[in-house]
Amino acid sequence: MAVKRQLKIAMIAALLLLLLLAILLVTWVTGAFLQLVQQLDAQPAWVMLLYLAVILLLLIVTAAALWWLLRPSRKRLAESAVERPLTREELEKQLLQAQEQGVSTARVEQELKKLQHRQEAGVIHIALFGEISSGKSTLIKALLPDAQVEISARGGSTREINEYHWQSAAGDELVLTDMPGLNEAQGSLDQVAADEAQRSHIVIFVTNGDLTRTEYDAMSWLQELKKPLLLVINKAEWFSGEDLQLLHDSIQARFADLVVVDVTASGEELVIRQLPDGSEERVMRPRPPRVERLAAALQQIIDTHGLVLDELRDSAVFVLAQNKLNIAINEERAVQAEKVVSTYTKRAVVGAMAAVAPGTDLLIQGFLATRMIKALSTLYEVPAREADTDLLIELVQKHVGKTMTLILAIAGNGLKAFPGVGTLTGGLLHAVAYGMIFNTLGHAVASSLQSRGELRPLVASQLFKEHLGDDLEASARRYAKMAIKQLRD
Ligand SMILES: Nc1nc2c(ncn2[C@@H]2O[C@H](COP(=O)(O)OP(=O)(O)OP(=O)(O)O)[C@@H](O)[C@H]2O)c(=O)[nH]1
Ligand SMILES: [Mg+2]
Repeated sequence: MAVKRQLKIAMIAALLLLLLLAILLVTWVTGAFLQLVQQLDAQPAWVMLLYLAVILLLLIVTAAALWWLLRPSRKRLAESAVERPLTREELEKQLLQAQEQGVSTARVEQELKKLQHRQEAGVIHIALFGEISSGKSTLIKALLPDAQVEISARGGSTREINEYHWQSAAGDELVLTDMPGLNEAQGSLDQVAADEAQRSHIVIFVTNGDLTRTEYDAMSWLQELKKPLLLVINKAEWFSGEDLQLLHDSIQARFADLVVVDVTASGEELVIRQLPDGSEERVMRPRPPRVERLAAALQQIIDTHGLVLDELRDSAVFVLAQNKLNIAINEERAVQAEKVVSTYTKRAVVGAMAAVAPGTDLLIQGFLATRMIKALSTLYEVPAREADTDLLIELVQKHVGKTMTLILAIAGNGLKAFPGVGTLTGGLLHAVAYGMIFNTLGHAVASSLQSRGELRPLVASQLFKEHLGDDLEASARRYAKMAIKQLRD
């Protein structure tokens, strides 16, 4: 306690001292300034002008230095660009660039065409998203009693996207999209549903209670789309009023500002009927749906978001199209990478056979490996630093050194499949071995460049080690054939 008090007193004393120093400084500066003004006054006008010019120059230099120090860094600018929604112009630029590189962009163009159709139709699209059997189709049936919707107690009853036109009470033209549930058996339809969620204006997420891990992840992803999202707890009749309130609270605690409504889309209820003879009859009868809250919440979203609904939808579709473009670019790169790998593998085979003295093949291969890594890096638009390339080759050579005897043995076996080659010369054996090594190295580099977006020597060499053993026999036969053809040519 005493220490704290002493510290306080010391701080007050320091403050007072600082204050005193500040007063002294101000008085001194004012005095000096006034003296200067007096002296300058006595001088000819050009001295005063020169003096002012020097002061101005100093101010400009200080401002420039401050700007240079405090300007936003390139990294920060790039980060803020990531935050900005993707525009049509940016996407079209990327699309054009990809087309120039020979990427087939049909799927991206189809996505943009679909968007254009929807923009022209001017209808509000609402997608129902949720796990299988949560009652998405039943909800549509409740909102649109005449709709022919597939409903089944068995999960996975909806296998494709179905659209139902609906006019809201306020007269808005809506399209309700019934989608396959998440986690259906094959899991292949999840992407279909996710794509459609991106294309719609509003997403209704249908759940049956507290969110499962998958539902939570899906909800987090949907929130990132930044479009109106509505969470519907269906089959609400399963819960007491108190439990329902707890459910609302727990969901809202995880997703702030989320609109949550509970509904009953269908179901059966037990009815006890009094018969004239005094006895009771217990029958199950369909429960009337209770979905008014959903209709009201939807109307409110439409009324409050109005004009921005289109904008939000458009930017989500641009992101969807960009993802499709990236997939197409990667597919095209994979094709090109395959060509690069096979070209260099062939050169390695030829190089090993042409080696004039023992060991020269190693030199040729080091040179070729560098060239192949550079070519792959250029393809993936990743700068290949010399140090990384050298380290990767060193790591690979080390591993090859340890396993060469085995690789040569397998190469020898591969050559035996072609009788009549005569004695297995060292050049031929090495040629087959290098074919196998280059093929594996090329694929390891390409796959690490694609997944990491940069050349990581450790990752690539690890991949090389893991895959060198894959399918060695077939690989040996393939390069034996190539080497023999080379020999005969
Ligand atoms: N108790 C009760 N059952 C419901 C309710 N809504 C739907 N169901 C039942 O839930 C089951 C699944 O309903 P569907 O509408 O087919 O569910 P879905 O989400 O479309 O399912 P998938 O298309 O397979 O993804 C059916 O047996 C429905 O009768 C409800 O509010 N209460
Ligand atoms: Mg369904």
